[in-house]
Amino acid sequence: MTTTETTPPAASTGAGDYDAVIVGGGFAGMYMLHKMRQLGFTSRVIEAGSDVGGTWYWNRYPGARCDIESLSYQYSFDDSIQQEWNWSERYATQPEILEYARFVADRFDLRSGMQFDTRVTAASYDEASARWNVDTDQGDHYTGRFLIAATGCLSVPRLPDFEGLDSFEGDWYHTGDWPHEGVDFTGKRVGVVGTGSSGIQSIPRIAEQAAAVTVFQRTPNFSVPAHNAPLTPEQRDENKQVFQKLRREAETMIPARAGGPTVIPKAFDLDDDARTERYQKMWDMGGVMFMASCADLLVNKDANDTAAGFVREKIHEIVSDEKVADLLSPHDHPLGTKRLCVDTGYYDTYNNENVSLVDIRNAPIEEITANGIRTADADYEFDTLVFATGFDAMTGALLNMNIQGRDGLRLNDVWEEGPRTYLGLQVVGLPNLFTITAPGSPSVLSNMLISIEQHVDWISDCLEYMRERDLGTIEATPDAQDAWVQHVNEVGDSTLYPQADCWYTGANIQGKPRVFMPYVAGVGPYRQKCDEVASAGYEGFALAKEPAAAAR
Ligand code: N01
Repeated sequence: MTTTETTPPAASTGAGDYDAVIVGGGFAGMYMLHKMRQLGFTSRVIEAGSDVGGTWYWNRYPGARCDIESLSYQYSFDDSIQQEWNWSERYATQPEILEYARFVADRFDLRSGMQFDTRVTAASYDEASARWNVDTDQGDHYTGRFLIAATGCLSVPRLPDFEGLDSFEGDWYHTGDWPHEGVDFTGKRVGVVGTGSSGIQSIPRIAEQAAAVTVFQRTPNFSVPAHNAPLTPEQRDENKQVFQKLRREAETMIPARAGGPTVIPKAFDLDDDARTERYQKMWDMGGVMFMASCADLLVNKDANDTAAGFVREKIHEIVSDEKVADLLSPHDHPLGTKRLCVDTGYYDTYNNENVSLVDIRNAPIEEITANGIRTADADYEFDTLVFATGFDAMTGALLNMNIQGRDGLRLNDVWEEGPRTYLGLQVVGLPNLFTITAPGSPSVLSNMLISIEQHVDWISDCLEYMRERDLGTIEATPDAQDAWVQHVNEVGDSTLYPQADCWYTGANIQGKPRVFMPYVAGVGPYRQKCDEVASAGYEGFALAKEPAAAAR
């Protein structure tokens, strides 16, 4: 592998030949580019948006925030970033996170290595040259020894195939592809479809403006309060001192359910009063850490029932209309097996006269009409519709790229029955393609910044290892991939996670194969496995010299 003899990029598009073509300019692609530059590899990022930020570039709906605390949701690879950046709130808003991404892009001059407003339309591996050929919707052609998919897990918004949507005479929006200029709901009658995190965050904000909001709910979700607040200068300063230490601890964390922190009790270690007191304490603290109330909430259904019951009681305490509270109370999945939502005023908003809830589980949406929504038992009129209907998660962006590996092997065929990877980093038959935070890695069940940095570092180390040994190709072996997939499934099946119908399993999309995609053992054990694989000379991967035709 050479790093010096690359075709100079064309001035206008950056199209050309690189050590690595990186797809996606979100947090993963940004750090990957930086790392490639640091190591002296040539690379180019291709990004569909007009700027950096990935998911935070697109998801501009009102109320959009991170559900990981901002003091943790930041890069650690260069300490000066966190030393200089000051988060304003416990949970940062989308505009502030996007500003942070821009700050990092400016700091490391990342935009000069990125091709914006450009979408990859095809990527195929040419065995003779041991290169990936990458085509874009701008008609550009890139080649790269490595193709690195930093395409994100929630980057393909999904609009259900509602009949009649074209006939709707008002405006409609998807939360995952929100207009940059924002939407003014003042005086509008708004229909919102979907009550996942995006719906739960946006509904209270929309209701503050709109004349009336009608929420169409198919499945209620569990939500816990964020208890968001401004960060004080003291909190920020203290975090700057301890951030790197805390991050190193978080990177090796073993979940309590898998024998991690023993200070966390199991649910039935506590008597009823003590358990309720603990749930109340965690509820008052706010955020997804509610799931750490007891160590066994995600492995013991009886334990889970106690926490789920606590949240249902809270919903009934907050929502004054009992029928509405009943409708908002989830019963079809264990608490936390769908991504736990974190809200500001979600349940309270149903006490407002301008907000109403429609159950579409029993009376589904039949069609969108010129004036609104028709369900099995009523017609509703709206000026504006908001679809908070989620994403083709985890696999959607990868499958949209028309990836073809050796001998024309199509990723879409290989994954026809669900994604299969080795460590979430590679797929058999697709040499020199790396995926960042793909199925088979902790990814969406972790702080994404931790998982992104770990994958980028691991891939970078691997590329250096190959360069030092003059190796040209790396590919997961079938045995290693089979064993990993089996392990991921076994660990997943030892928890309650697979019991929920949601995007973790592909169940949110009709016809998508049902596979529990993330690796649930935790970032600590996962990192250890990846490090062991690397230390053993990339065990489970086949590494080879460049084909003669490709050597330069
Ligand atoms: O999407 P979702 P989301 N008819 O798939 C409903 C992350 N995120 O965008 O459950 C009627 O969770 C669907 O109903 P059902 C976070 O990880 C993070 O809200 O399928 N309804 C559901 O209610 C999150 O988990 C933040 O029955 C239909 C909703 O639409 C992930 O993104 C903020 C329907 C979709 O919920 C996805 O969240 C926002 C149909 N045909 C998002 N199809 C942070 O805070 C779908 N629905 C970081």
